[in-house]
Amino acid sequence: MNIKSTLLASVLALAPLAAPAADLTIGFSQIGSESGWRAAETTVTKLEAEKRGINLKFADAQQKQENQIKALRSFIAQGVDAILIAPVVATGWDEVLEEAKEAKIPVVLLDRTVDAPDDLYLTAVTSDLVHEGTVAGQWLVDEVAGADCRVVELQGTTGSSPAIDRKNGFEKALAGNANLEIVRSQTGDFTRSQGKVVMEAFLKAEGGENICALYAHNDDMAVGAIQAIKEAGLKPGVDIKIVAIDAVPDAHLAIANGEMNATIELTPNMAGPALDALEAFLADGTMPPKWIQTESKLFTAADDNQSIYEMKKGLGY
Ligand code: GZL
Repeated sequence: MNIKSTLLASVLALAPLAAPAADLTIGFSQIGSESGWRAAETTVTKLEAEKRGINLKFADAQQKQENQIKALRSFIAQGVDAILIAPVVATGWDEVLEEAKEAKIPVVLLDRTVDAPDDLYLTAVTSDLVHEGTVAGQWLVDEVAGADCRVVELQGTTGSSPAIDRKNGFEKALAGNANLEIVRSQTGDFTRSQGKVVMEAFLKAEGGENICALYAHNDDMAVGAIQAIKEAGLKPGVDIKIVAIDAVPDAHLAIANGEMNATIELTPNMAGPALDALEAFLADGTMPPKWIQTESKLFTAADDNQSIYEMKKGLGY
């Protein structure tokens, strides 16, 4: 064998064995199915993996962190090529992420972040959650145009990065506008049922006539609250202005019907960018940025919400 082919053979021997996507096995620890958006994210993730010929091992945690930690340990024991996780809360992940790192299994965060050193995960694919809250708050500031407005807030899951960041973002927008006051703020855990129950409590405590607006950290809680507002004999979207986040089909339908006023879109396709980054990393060690940001778009009554509802309702929500 001549020197050139010997050199080539030795270089090729060093190159990481690029596992084509079709041979990849990836574990996905999903929070649960607490909202229409979450269900859509699950549908889209499975489609994105199928498109790439990836063997996806799916684990539904029923919104419990201990089930996610168990799922990650199972994926590690199975020796998967990579892990996707939507972390239900921001804290308590260091130990199991260390175990994944020890096992040389890259982890990608989807739609939520964790309070852990960023060398414990390859990248996070999320929207700018603070910005979403700020867009919602600024919409309300503009909508009330200086008039006094007593606001109630339905927070997402306690301790989750969207609940923390969307609250902070909203408060940033309201700062300096003394005419707007958040008079009640409580978690509805991102679900319709809890959104309705907590809104009923707000209405009872404050009196519906004393509530000017609702800010919900996701559309599902807003849709639950709309039911409570109607049952209290009030007009949602008119007597009580409603702004939320996700832009699920039912939010567009509520806006089209005048029962809600604004929503901020969150793409359910976090897996596409995540799997692209993982494939590149596994193929040749390409390092993605630590944060892959997805777009946020405000929708109001000015948009053709009926058409958007028709288009989105078949997308797995
Ligand atoms: C936000 C995501 C949130 C959605 C909710 O990135 O984690 O979780 O806004 C879902 O619908 O429950």
